[in-house]
Amino acid sequence: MNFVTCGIAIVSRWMPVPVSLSRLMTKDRYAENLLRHLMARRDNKSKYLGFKGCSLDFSFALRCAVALAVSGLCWPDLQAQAANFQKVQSGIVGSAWGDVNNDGWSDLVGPSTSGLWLNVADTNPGTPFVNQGEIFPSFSHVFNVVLGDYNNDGFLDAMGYRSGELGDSGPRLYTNNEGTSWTDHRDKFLPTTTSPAWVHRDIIWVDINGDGYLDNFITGWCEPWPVPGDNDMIYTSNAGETFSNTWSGPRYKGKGVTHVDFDRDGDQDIFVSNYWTARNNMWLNDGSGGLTDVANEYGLPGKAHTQGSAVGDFNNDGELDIYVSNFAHPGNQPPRFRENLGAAGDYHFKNRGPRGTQGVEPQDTAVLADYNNDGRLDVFITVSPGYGSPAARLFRNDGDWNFTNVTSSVGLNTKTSSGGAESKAAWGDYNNDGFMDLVADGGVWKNPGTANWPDHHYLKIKLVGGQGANSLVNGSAIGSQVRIDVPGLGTVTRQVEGGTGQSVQNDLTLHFGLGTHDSPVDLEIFWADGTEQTVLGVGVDQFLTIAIPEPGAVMLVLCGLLFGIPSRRLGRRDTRRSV
Ligand SMILES: [Ca+2]
Ligand SMILES: [Ca+2]
Ligand SMILES: [Ca+2]
Ligand SMILES: [Ca+2]
Repeated sequence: MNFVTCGIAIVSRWMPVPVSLSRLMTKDRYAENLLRHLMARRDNKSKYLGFKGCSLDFSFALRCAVALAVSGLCWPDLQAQAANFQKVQSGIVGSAWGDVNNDGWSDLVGPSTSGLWLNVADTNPGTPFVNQGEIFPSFSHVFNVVLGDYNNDGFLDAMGYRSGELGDSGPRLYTNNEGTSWTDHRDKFLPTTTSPAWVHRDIIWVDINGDGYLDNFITGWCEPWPVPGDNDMIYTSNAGETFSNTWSGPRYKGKGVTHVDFDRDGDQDIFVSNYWTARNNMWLNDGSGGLTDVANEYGLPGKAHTQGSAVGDFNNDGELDIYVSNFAHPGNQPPRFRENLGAAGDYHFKNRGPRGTQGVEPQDTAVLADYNNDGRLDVFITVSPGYGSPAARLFRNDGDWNFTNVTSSVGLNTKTSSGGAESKAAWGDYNNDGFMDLVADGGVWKNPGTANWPDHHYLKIKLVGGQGANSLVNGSAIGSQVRIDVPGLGTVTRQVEGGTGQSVQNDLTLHFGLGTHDSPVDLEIFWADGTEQTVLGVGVDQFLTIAIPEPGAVMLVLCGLLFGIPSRRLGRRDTRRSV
């Protein structure tokens, strides 16, 4: 909101302004939303210019004029009306979002024995999560739990790794019995020569050898400090039945790991965040699981205290970039964005610097989501315990690699720690309103959503793998990417992740903010095996489930015309469809 906007609002009371003109003149959309809300509250029949019409209550215009006379701006008066994130439920130490019972509502799983929190937001929005008790006892002292469908039965399974310094170390697995119970299947991990003293930190689900079954990449850590780190390791799936330790990497003190097919050749490459001023790794996959570290050659050098990096397309060019999240001891390399230059740049990365995200020494993991649905991917960064523990921070992506700290202005006051939960955070839309919510600081934070951004649209897409035209894709579709060309925004791109940052996992359902774009969009789906699918004419503001086309199926699917299934009218649930 600024002088010009307010002036237009006043004038429009007597002189209608064309929508297109008002859009041009009302540059501050955030303030525009606030003004619209004020108007709606005062007179539910009035419509603010720039939306559908333009009228204004005279008393408000007078008040605005007085404010102008006094301060020269309406902005301070309106800013106080912004809605905040609200901690809707405390006592939740969650770190991985996923719909474990396939009811369309995303649940939460936490590290160690914090267990499973089932989402009951449709029947009990006031207390949307119910803890399921001690159902994962063998996750005791597991730093990280991730969700993925390892046996391709359509249900998410849970895995973690118990660190060696506590004894009885090794991988832990619970198989999901169709959403009704869980079976401890740690025995599916075949014996290895790995020393039980080895310590491991982060873990992801990812199909490394491209056989359609999820494997694990696990980072080696060190304990006690600062002995040499332990080896990174891979457990390869034996067709979803058992797992074998097939690879050991260098000892670099890995804290975080995430996957990204950054060169879009149909195999999953692996980025490892290493601590203690070790170099980070970008493991380039040869398609069958053979890995070569190309970090330096591809523009990802760096010796820092890297904690938990995150992958996402920050500039909407359709290429997945990396935010390298560094613990910033004085004099050490600060965090930074690395831009994927795409095919034209031979998929090398360009250093974009911290872009406003520098400043807190105990910076921990970065988790990404477009919290305001403006079509630009934003960054939430947690902090490690100790070091005075400043608050975690949210940075809004303003485009062109500019990021603004908006933590206070959206009410994300996460300073209070809760059992070490301050270093964990992850995004998921628990109430299916199309705006991403956040688990952080021992609780779930509800996004104010349309109260702040009423004209911002979204699309949610759940991908389901299976036997495709070319090969088998893991049931969770982890590693698959979706691109949407949005006029004025670019190519908005997301990937399904089997873990990110340091030991956290955003919801496996993809979320796209679309800004003010309200007409149907086309989807370009790049499945984890490289199979490409186009889905045309998808309406906005809905929750779609899309399965990989079966062999022989028509690759070009005309959504809503050929395979569209009428949505059910059940409140918010009516937005979920299958293609
Ligand atoms: Ca690749
Ligand atoms: Ca990009
Ligand atoms: Ca955004
Ligand atoms: Ca939400």
